[in-house]
Order: sequence, then C-alpha cells, then structure tokens
Amino acid sequence: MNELGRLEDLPQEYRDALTARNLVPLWPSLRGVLPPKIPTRQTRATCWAYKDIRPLLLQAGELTPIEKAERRVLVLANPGHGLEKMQASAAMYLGMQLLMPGEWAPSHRHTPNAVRMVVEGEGAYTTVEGEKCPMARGDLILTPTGLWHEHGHDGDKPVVWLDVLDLPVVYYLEASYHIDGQRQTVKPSVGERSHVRSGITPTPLFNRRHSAYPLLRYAWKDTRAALCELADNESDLEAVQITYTNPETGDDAQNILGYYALLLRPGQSLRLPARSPACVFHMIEGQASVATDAQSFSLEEADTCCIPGYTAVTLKNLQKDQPSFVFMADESPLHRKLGVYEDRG
Ligand code: 1HN
Repeated sequence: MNELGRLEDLPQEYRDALTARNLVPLWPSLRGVLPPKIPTRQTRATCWAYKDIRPLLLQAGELTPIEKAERRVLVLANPGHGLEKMQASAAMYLGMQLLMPGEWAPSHRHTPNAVRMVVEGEGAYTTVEGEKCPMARGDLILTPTGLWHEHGHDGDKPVVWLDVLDLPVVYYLEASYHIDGQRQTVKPSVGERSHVRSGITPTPLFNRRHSAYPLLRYAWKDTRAALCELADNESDLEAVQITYTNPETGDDAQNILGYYALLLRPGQSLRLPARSPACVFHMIEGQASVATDAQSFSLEEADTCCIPGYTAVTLKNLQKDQPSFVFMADESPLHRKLGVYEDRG
C-alpha cells in the first residue's frame, strides 16, 4: 500500500490558505477514515456488574429526587468512546434506571427508540400511548420512536430496568429531540396483546387501528417458555435463540436495533460469528462467560457487557445442570438497512 502524503509535508502557507477557506486535504486523513480491511472501532469490550451498579443506583435514589431527574439513570458508558459521550457502542445507549415506590417519571416522547429490559422489582409499569405495560423481571417493553411513555410504580420495593436506546445514532444524525406531555389516560386494554402473538393477527383490511408497533410488551414468561420448548423440541439446534419481532410483519421489533433472547443449554459453549454490528449481552437468568480472542467476562444475573463489531464471541453456560438465559441487543437492523452488514464467520 502506498504511503500517503502527510499534512506536515505541505507548506504552512498552503495549509493556512486551505483552512481560511474551510478546505481540507483528504490524503493525510484517507487511511484514518478508510482503514485497511477492518474498521477502527472505538467501542471497547466492556462489562458492567450489577453488584457495582445497584448500590450506586440506590444511592442516586436518596441523592436525587425523581422530580430533579425526570429519569433516574446511571448510564453504562463505554470508555472507548469517552464516558461523556454516554454510548455503549456506535449506535447503542445503555442505562440502568431506578424507580422507587410511589414515584412517577412523567410522560414524554422522543425520536430515539427505546426498550426496557426489567431487571429487578415488581409493581412498576410503563404506559405507552395509553397502554399500561406491567413490568416483571425479564419483560421487554418497547417505547418506539414518537410514542408517549411514562413510568409509574405501585409496588413497595425499588424497581430497576435496563434501558436500551438508539440515541447515539439518532443524535449523530441531528434528529434527536423530545416533547413533554400530560399524564396519559390509561386505556382498558392490557399491554400484552395475546391475539397478535398466537399466529392470528387482525386482518389489515379491517384493522383500522393498524399500528407499526402492534405489540409493546413481550412477557418473559412467554419468551422463556418459547425458548425452553424450542430447546426441547430441537435437540440438534445449536443456537436456541429467538428474535423479538413485530408479530404482524415478522420484521425486527424496531427499525434500528435488534433484540434477541438466547437459551444456553447446561454447560453449552456457543460460538457467535464475527459480524459487523456491535452486540450487548445481559444475563437474565443463570451465569455465562462471554469471550473474544482477546478477553473474557463472567456474567452473573443482571450483569451487562458490550462487544464491538467484527468480533467473534463465544458464550459459555457456567451452569452445568441448568439452562442460562441471555438477552441480546445489536445494531443488525441498522447495518442491514444501510447495506453494510457483514458476517465474516
Ligand atoms: C428516556 O426517555 C428514558 O423514558 C430513559 O425512561 C432513558 C435516555 C436518553 C434519552 C431518553 C425513559 C433515556 C431517555
């Protein structure tokens, strides 16, 4: 490969003339923006242990009243991007949010898409466009772009959930903003529409309430049962994994980030190929190691880690006699839509 000319090779006078006219020579920076064979990734493999987060989050509950926070969140920031960027990867934001009994996080809507993976506690709920979605451990609740959402808590213990948003990419696109709203009137329906999950969906011709997001709450009891059934019925299946989808179209549940749940059989080791998108792993139940060629994390329940793109990962269930369950989020839908998705095996 040719050595390209450096900035220092150019006369200062010429450089100044360029700068004064908002012009930049490409060649000194060309290899930087277009490195050979594999992208430069700022995303670093990073692990956040729940045992570290939990006491600090509860302390935030004492230090900062909900009225002063709106959303009481500790952000899981990837040091490779700089903590102040508040991003886990190029496209993913992660945060652990605390709601104390009786607290209310007021209604708003915004352009970034969010999901909540419930980590701990009972009695809290998210109301999305008037649909009250109860929160229990492992439930996945969608708050897609533009939909009103607020959180409340009728229980008697702290509730914690993991927020996953596509905020970094929407912010980068200069398309991130929010609008504050009024407390929502809850509709009589529940936030768990069994009719769209059972293989029967309202016929589009007659479905006047057609929505881009027909299902907002994916109850863990159903997801877990589906994974266990899949593992039992298909003993040869290597990766016992489900994708959270829009049940009416079969598409990914959201446009930018993809969401999945995985059952690791007792003692199973599973190699995930090197693919272009970065990936997040969050332990719902059990224990597993997450290893790349370079390093390895051991995840206990409620621990979360992030692995950069173009990196093969081996997951291993550290429980010998029971399955372990992992929630995953990645940037696949975005990469596919942009035409940059790659699987390098
Ligand atoms: C947001 O709206 C929530 O509604 C949580 O709970 C975290 C992080 C950045 C921007 C908006 C929520 C968020 C957020």
